[in-house]
Amino acid sequence: MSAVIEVKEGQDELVSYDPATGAEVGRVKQTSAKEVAEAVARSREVFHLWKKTSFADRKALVMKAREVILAEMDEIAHLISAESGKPFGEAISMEIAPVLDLMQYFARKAEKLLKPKSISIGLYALLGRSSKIVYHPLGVVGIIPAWNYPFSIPLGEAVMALMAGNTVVIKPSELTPLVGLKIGEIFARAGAPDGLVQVVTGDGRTGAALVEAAPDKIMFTGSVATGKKIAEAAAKNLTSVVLELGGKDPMIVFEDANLELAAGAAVWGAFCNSGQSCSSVERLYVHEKVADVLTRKIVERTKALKQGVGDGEDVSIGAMSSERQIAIVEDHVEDFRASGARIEIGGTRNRDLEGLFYEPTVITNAHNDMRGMREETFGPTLPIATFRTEEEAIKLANDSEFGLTASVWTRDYAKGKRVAEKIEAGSVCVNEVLYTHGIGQTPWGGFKNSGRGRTHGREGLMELVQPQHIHVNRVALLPDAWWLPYSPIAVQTFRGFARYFASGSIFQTAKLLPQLWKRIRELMK
Ligand code: TXE
Repeated sequence: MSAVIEVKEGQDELVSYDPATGAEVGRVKQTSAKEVAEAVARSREVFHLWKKTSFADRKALVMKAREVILAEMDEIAHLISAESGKPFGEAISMEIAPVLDLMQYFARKAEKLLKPKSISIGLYALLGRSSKIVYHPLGVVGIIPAWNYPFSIPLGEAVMALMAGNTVVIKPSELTPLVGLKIGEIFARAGAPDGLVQVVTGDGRTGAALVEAAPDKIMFTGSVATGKKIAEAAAKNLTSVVLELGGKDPMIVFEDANLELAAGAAVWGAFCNSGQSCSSVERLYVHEKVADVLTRKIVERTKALKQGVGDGEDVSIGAMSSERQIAIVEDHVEDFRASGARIEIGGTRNRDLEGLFYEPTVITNAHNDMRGMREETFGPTLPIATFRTEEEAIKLANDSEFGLTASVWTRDYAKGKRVAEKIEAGSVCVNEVLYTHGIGQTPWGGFKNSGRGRTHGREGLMELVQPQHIHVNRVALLPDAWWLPYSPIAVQTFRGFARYFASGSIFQTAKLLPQLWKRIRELMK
């Protein structure tokens, strides 16, 4: 029931299936490498026009695209749900609503965020010099997302790229190609120029062709293994890449936490989108004194969750995306069982449902040496381990190759912030879980194997531009002391630069003035 490539009279087709029912959602083209290269070339042509547009024009397009989305919100949410298996409600709350917010934010704020900035250059300013930074677009941005947030991730990145003056080619995941095409359609209906946002459908080969076609930036979301392949292939053309590679995110619950809230957050953080979020709660560390109470509350809440085909508005847990993904979950749960952990609830596929459903699973007695505590599960599992001290909690949380997000639960905010800063992760929440990808104003990205670079926020926007330094000498009347030819007077002046000017002190630099004047007179002879 995963994506299938079917050969059709010389033109391969990619068939997309609903993982909850097995029904075909639609068919798209397996775009060839030649066509991908053509799309990138076309994108580059359009870039030379788009880069000249005003921020007001770019904003008008993005705001119009928002209107298109709002006008068919339910239809889009149903398509997301059908291709990914996630509940219809979640498609709205976790994809459509956050990306609409990101769109209005960057439409309105990109101009201010990319305004030329003057830089303080210390004592050089006394010599009549000034410096400023101007931000130029990069060119063609290639976006290669995964299937877990097939709408919000590529659309959000595309909007940021466009607002910065770039053009975009998106290669959606082979599991969710129709949602990808929908993004292209939204921009077309909003009045985007032809070729501004192109979508090339296909599997990993199409993604590889996009990297090969040498866009000016690659924004990738997916596995560590594919991220490495892309970084390697991109290096051939010196294409820079932003990599978002998932996580093994820890949630630390101290004994003074509001346990009712912590339980609700853990259940949502571990099970929404069937656990297929890069920032899912994948490990819960709770203080041993409150472990039993918290576990009981978590299990009670888990029992009440309805699992089913995502279309139902009362469905909380949908299907998983693919057979391969569900097999990883089964493998990790079996390993937990075999290593002595206890399955409190779940621990199996949902036998009452036909599609790719795995029951939300709570596991206790987990330890960091178990496989499901080390490798990304990306499924509806919540393994719980205990700790005794703050130091131990931090050590357990940091004992991972990943570092995307983390959360700390305590009523003591000073402790919360202190612990947060010691966690090796790109985003750490105190008394919140998972949702900060939805705050487009904030940077998103990981430490360690969770990735390189950032999406979202000012830092994410900076990934999509090239800064240019403009340096001006407003009093260009005299030669610079460091010009050729050199001489004993020159060398003595350079010693003065090292000793006095480089101190950054105006009083020290004053000592250099007679020597400087001597040198300039020498140069002017
Ligand atoms: O990812 P892939 P998959 C993790 C999660 C999951 C695992 C595998 O643990 O089990 O990754 O998921 C395209 N050149 N995450 O198989 O293979 C591919 O077509 C260029 C974490 O979906 O990395 C798709 O569009 N592109 C994650 C995209 O890369 C290539 C979200 C992702 O595919 C390519 C999803 C190539 N050589 C899974 N090969 C997160 N960071 O949140 C494949 N692709």
